[in-house]
Amino acid sequence: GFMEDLRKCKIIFMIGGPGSGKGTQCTKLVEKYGFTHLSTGELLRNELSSESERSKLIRDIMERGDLVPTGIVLALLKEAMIASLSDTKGFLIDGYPREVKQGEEFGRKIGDPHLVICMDCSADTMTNRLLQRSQSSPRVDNNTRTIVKRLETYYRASIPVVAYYETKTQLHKINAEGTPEEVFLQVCKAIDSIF
Ligand code: B4P
Repeated sequence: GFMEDLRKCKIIFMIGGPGSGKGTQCTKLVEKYGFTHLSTGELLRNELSSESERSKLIRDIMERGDLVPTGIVLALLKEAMIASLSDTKGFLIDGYPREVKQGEEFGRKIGDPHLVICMDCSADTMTNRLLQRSQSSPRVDNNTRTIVKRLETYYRASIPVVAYYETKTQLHKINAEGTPEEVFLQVCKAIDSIF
């Protein structure tokens, strides 16, 4: 069953503020280690293509820079994990948990992660990166107002997640200010320490 197969898999959480480079690092990690990369932001953006009421709800929340309800996010995540469980080297979960409640739910329904990587980045750097991205990518949350709100949401809801895992599992803080290559070296060190 799901829980039995899952117990054989490593689970890594990649957390950090908006624009801290979670997705960028995960792409590089997939290339090097062959993990299954699941981004909750991406899973949610995929839901936006339908015309359903639920899709409208998700779009409104993302446009406001708020957090989508945990029930919706965790259901999408679990479904995606089940779909690739038979042939994975481990799950790299990007953008989850964004609040302590999400971590607790995941622990109850799936299990605690083996490693949490936390991307540390200043608000200035994150803002600049997101503004730069807004010139090339048409995302619903790529505007100044949403970016300000997303940073607020991060400091209020997601920073406590770091404290939650600090005593529970291995947590590695990464200085995410450097170039993607510089950051990647540190991230690999964290991964290599658990494999
Ligand atoms: P996400 O999709 O997670 O969006 P993100 O924080 O912007 O992405 P990331 O940190 O991966 O930045 P990236 O590498 O792209 O979330 C979007 C929204 O979905 C949330 O606001 C929320 O509403 C919702 N959501 C997601 N997960 C949820 C959950 N668990 N619960 C509830 N709601 C949830 O990098 C950004 C830019 O910087 C890129 O342009 C990149 O090229 C550049 N960059 C990256 N690293 C760099 C570096 N080292 N140097 C220079 N530039 C760099």
